[in-house]
Amino acid sequence: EGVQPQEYVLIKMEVLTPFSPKLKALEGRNVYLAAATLRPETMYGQTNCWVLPDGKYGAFEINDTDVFIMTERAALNLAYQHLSRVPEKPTCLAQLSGSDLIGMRLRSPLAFSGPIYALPMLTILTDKGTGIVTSVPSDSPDDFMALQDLVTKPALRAKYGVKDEWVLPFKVIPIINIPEFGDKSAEKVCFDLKIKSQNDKEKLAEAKRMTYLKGFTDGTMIVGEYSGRRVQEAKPLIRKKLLDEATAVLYSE
Ligand code: A2H
Repeated sequence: EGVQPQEYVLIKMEVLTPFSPKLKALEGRNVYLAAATLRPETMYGQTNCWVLPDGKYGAFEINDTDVFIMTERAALNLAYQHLSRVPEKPTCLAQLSGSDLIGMRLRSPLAFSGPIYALPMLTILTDKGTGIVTSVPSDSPDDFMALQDLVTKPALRAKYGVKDEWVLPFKVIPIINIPEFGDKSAEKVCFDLKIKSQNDKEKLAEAKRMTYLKGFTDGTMIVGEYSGRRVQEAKPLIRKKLLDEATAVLYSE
């Protein structure tokens, strides 16, 4: 945990009906996987959502209509940020494990392809954000490698009950150009550094260092409403658009 509070944008990834048996009681409500991101401008490139298979999650009442699926820790923080039906007290409507979430069909704001699926990522931390991560393999080395692992390892798919059609064909959606790295910076850097899997922590840290700052300082949007604009300019505009449309909320920890 840093000393500075971190402000995330929580992307409301809508769970599409019909709901799975564990969520049946929630039919009639708007249920979302709440994914924490620092890069709202990348939401055009979402291809799927990530959950930790062994992670503990809950479905928490945000208001009379909306329910967010996330960790209890995040629900408690949100309750203190006025996002809970009962002020300062999270109300859990269903306890869920990450495995219960795998295969959920989702509709996510700004995503071109849809529906997208919740898939397993083994490196998710449960003490950061909401424990739910939206996947942008074009610009996030972690996302690219986790998806690459599922695509190239049928045994991994089998282990977590991931159907072939949820990950194949593997298509990275170009959304940002970085002069040094091209239109799929994460893919390029993962190949250049010869990263083997999502567990290759040191190399992934290096890949993130290489792409993260450059995306912000040198990146240009090549899709969406702000196509042609610098990432630096587009980021606050896209963030505001998501918040105004109420397809996202702010969350600090
Ligand atoms: B980012 P920081 Cl395109 N466990 O969103 C692991 N990773 C998590 C997480 C958790 N519990 N919660 C959030 N994250 C990810 C987009 C993105 C992100 C791109 C490029 C880089 C990037 C799409 N995934 O992050 O430790 C989320 O992924 C690189 C740092 O708080 C979130 O933003 O700095 C980021 O890590 C937050 O990481």
